[in-house]
Amino acid sequence: MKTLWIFVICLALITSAKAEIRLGVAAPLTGTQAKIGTDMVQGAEMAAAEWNARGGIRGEKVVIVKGDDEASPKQAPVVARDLIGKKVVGVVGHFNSGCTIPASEIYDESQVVMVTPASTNPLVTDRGYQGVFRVCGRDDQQGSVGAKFALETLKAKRIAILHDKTTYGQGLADEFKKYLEKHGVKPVYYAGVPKEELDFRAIISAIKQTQPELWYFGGIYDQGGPLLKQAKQAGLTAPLMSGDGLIDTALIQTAGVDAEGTLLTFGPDPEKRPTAKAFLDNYHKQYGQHGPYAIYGYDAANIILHAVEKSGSTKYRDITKYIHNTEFQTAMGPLKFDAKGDITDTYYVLWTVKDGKFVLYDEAKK
Ligand code: ABU
Repeated sequence: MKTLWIFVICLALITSAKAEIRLGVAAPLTGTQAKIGTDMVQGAEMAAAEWNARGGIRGEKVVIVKGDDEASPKQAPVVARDLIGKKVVGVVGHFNSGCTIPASEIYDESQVVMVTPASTNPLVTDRGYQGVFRVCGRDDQQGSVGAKFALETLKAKRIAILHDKTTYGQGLADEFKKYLEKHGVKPVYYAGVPKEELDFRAIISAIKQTQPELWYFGGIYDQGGPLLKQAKQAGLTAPLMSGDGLIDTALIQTAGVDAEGTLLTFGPDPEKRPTAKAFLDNYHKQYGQHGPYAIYGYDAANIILHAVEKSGSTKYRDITKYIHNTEFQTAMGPLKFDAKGDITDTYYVLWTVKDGKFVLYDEAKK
């Protein structure tokens, strides 16, 4: 009789447990890049909340499962395995290319789709994994856009290059350098600095001695802020150019007025996109001002969730096939993927810091 009761209770528990669609979000959630990771999570959480307000997917609630990769290439595969163990249908992430690349090998082995909102190193998609996508551009594109601007608009000839020795930072700096050299300009300085370093005095002194008209940094805002401050203290007056790793308000909070005039490449301004209006209005109501990667986290989440709904399946093969064959109407606009998982219509634009804000370079010049 006792056994029968245990059986009945277990059966009741199993049948009352509602099925849910779990979506992983992997990003740096602690440490100096926690701000940008939190923006990505909030974007994905907003997407999940909207799906749930519409009744979920086939009546199942969408639940976000977070993983903190600590911006560490060693921790990223640990997070990937943890999310896979938690039976996620897909993963939004990671932020750092140096995390996305090793983690994507685990997702591929386990047949879990991933869409990164931010990882721009070419190798993310160049390895040919069918279930690896990104909603941002690539560093061979943004490195060229930055270098072309340096040569043609700024007319710079003496250019110094520094990078943070990471997959992203060095990769981007090398793409920038490649374009310069192809156009006959040899950098006056090229070096790397470890990603954890915050004392740049010796490096800045060496850069200053080369008398650059422009200096370029391949790296992230957590080093960019102190770098800008220390450069101004040392009297390095040439403007700094960088890529999409620098675009966060934390850079301006750290560097203050020393960030003014900094140049960087990033995607188009969502504030100018009618498709982004609903996202921005809702995000501002819920979380306050958006960080630059929140909308990319939102779009990446929606792409996976749409694929789960429209393919009628949670299977890797069905989800990837749907993503490869669909034009998505995202907050950033219509978006399609090529065979490698890169977006087909990408363009980088120049941004700068003016009056304590990131603004489009063309607007700052008006
Ligand atoms: N692309 C912005 C920084 C993230 C990364 O690719 O490592």
